[in-house]
Amino acid sequence: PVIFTDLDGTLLDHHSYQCEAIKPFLAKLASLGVTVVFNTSKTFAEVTAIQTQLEHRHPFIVENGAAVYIPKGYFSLKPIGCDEYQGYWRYAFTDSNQQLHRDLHQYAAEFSEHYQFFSNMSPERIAALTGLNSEQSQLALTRQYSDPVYFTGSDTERDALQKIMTAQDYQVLIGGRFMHMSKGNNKGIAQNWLVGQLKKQLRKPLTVIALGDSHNDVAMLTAADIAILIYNPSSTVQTEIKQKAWQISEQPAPAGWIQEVSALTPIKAL
Ligand code: 2M8
Ligand code: MG
Ligand code: MG
Repeated sequence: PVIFTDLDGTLLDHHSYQCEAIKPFLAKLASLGVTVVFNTSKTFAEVTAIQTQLEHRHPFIVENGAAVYIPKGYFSLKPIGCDEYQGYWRYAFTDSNQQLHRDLHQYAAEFSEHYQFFSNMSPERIAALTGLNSEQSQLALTRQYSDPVYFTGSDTERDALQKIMTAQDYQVLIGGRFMHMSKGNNKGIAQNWLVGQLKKQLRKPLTVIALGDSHNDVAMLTAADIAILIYNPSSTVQTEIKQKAWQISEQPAPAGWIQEVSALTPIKAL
């Protein structure tokens, strides 16, 4: 089996982003041959820092499905369409966040006083909004493809903005704290691409497990064979998608992640 997982609020505590608690369990999964792929809205710089801290070296997906990074040499051949970036093979689904900036400016100027781009905030402001420390906030600011939006308007204004951008073919999704808008890429599309690469290598069927806690995780959960929501009291997605009958963990991250993954039949079978 392969596990795709969101980070904030799913594998890492929503407020403290604590990593240490998960480290032994990830090591155990690695020793059982389970690939755990981080599928997150975080940046390359953030994920590589977290992977180093966790001594975890596997492919990962950044900025809400904008790009997939594979450690160079992880597969016998570089997948078609990849370039090389800092020791990784990279498959990108988009080239920058410029189009998003232009489109918001062109189509949603009337809302400009109600939102702030992540990239326009100081590290101090990001730290205050998210609970990341200042070093982590700097890493979060190194956005290559996406730019989360901090929305301060009313729910009605947010819905109106969402409608305008949806009409421009954007997917507007709520993450833990920010609004994420992307065109032609999401966590599910990137996950499917990487599953295709993994299957090519293995030449046998692969059970895809996905775990998430927010709206921006729905595409990756939908694309998986087994989907688990990690309970997060700050997320509204859990009440909205009851009809999908996805399992919801009792505990929040990281305890909920460990409990749910340990209880899965394909994991217990190893
Ligand atoms: C942003 O992502 C979270 C996760 O869901 C959110 O939308 O609230 C990202 O931009 C990420 O880079 C950053 O680390 C995180 C911090 O809370 O916020
Ligand atoms: Mg999350
Ligand atoms: Mg996330």
